[in-house]
Amino acid sequence: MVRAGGRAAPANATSETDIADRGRNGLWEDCSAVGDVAGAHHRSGSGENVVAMQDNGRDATQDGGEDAVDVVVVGAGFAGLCLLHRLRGDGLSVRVFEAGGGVGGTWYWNRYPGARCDVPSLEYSLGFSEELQQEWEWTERYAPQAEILRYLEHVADRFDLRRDITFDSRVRSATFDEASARWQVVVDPVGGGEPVEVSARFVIMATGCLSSANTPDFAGIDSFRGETYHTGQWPHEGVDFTGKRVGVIGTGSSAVQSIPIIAAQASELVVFQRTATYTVPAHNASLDPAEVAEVKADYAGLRAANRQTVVGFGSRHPGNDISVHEVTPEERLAQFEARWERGGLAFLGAYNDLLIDPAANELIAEFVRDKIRATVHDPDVAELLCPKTVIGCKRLCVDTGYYETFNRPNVALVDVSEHPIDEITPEGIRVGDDRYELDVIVFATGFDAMTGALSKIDIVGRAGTSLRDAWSEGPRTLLGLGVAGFPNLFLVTGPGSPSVLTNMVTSIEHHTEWIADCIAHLREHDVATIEATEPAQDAWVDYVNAVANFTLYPGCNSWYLGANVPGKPRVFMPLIGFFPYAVQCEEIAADGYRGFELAPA
Ligand code: N01
Repeated sequence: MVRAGGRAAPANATSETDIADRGRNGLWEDCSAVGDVAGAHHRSGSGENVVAMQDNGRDATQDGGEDAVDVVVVGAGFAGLCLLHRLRGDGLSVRVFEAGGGVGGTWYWNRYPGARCDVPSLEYSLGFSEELQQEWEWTERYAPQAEILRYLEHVADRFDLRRDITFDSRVRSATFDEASARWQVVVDPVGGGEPVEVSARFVIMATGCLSSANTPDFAGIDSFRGETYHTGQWPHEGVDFTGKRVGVIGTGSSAVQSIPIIAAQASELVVFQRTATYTVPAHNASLDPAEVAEVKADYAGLRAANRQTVVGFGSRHPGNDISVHEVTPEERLAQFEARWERGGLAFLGAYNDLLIDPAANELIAEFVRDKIRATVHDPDVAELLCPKTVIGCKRLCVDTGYYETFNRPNVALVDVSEHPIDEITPEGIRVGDDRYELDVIVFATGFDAMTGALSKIDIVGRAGTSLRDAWSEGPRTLLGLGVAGFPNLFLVTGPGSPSVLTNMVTSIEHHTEWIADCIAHLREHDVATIEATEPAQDAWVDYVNAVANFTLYPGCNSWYLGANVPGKPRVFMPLIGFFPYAVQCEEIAADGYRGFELAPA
């Protein structure tokens, strides 16, 4: 058993970041030295209660005027709901602003056909309430979008959260006023109307990592006479593709889920592929009541065990903590086959060096290519579908019948890797001399990930510095939670935290607890502002990069690096490894928020 941060580290990681199990052997020790550079930065306090938070949780106007609250939360997805419940319970006045017309975040917007989570539903759910986790019944191994949305609506109703959420409201700006040490937040009603201004002691960005849809700037995009949709902004009423000629641009997770369903409806489907994708079968099924009963008998135990993994889920099916080079070819094949048969992201937990060692990675990559060749009848199409990149370096996909779809007579695959899409015309899409006439174009082109939603808001910190400028060469945070120069601003699952490399719900609950505990600490100690220091932030960024560079992740053009958005700085944004991260968060808090400056008024 290896150790991290002085604690026993389990060998129970399950998926693409299984790297961290190995990393704990030496990497975390090496890199945590970098993270430890930060010293404690406390200014001595006067002892007066300058934070002026009100115990009744509703009257925070004392130093902020009439339209004042203790906390503004931006976003009402998993993170916003969790924060609202916890902070309100702590006696704070909270106002949540949400651009959508309802709760749900990701699961409100991403209603494309086939949308479902690829983390098991029993684990992709909230653990803060024993009653909630006992009473809610998931129906499938992987929950479909509509069920997750119903769940979040239930959470909002069950905990009476809606009364503190303003829907259809997009936060335009948040500006820190140094004199009052308060944030001034300006919110625009979606669809027009007078902006609303609110003053808050704290602002928490619960804006999601994959919430800013990215539609490439194709020439002629506005000339198309048919219908266009983005998977991340799908119409609530759904889309009927029956009898239509449909083009899908992109082959990431959203495309992989939607393509088989669109193909079954459309008269013709043309898939425009720039990079072939690795996808593993989901083997989705109804949940077995015996499995549900077993989990519910000790749900708290499962949540706790998941927090000890590197990906925040999967503790029931631990990764295989040996090198692929330690086994015979027969054993290796049997292990790959068993994981392929079980399905899901745990496939990459087959061995502990698959995301560290290129030779190890190539073995499992070739296994998947063989599966593609065995599935797809036309050898040319099969070869085009075979990815050449490192497996897992872009987000692994999980599918139901993706490769099989390319055996359908109404489906065509167009390679745009060498020759990109030239233009969108009134009739369809042109690639070189080939013109594809279409009735519908689906942009499954992903997101301006991790920073996109934040950069759409004018966030202005000390000395008039905007977050966009502070991050012009890539995002810089301490723990993915705080940013130097932006006091009392918290990010949930921000860049520099494990976020998208984990079960997002585990990470969101962890951040909610950390932030709420931090605010409670500030109240208790009469602290007006908390702010990451530059040296601690620099050290943290170095640490995040050092961990990434130990792996194969930085080697391909993924959205983890911002490589999918032209002009975005190429920086590996998430931190690999939930468990060692959580240990550091705990230690930093226990050490009086080491690396943050805490200041009285
Ligand atoms: O987006 P993506 P997504 N011309 O960025 C292509 C999560 N998620 O919405 O790879 C042609 O992965 C682009 O090509 P390339 C999950 O974390 C989870 O599918 O850049 N093509 C790529 O193929 C996931 O990773 C779930 O060469 C262009 C595609 O568009 C993340 O969300 C379900 C192009 C974009 O793929 C994002 O997934 C869905 C261009 N100009 C999503 N520009 C589950 O839980 C882009 N592309 C199951």
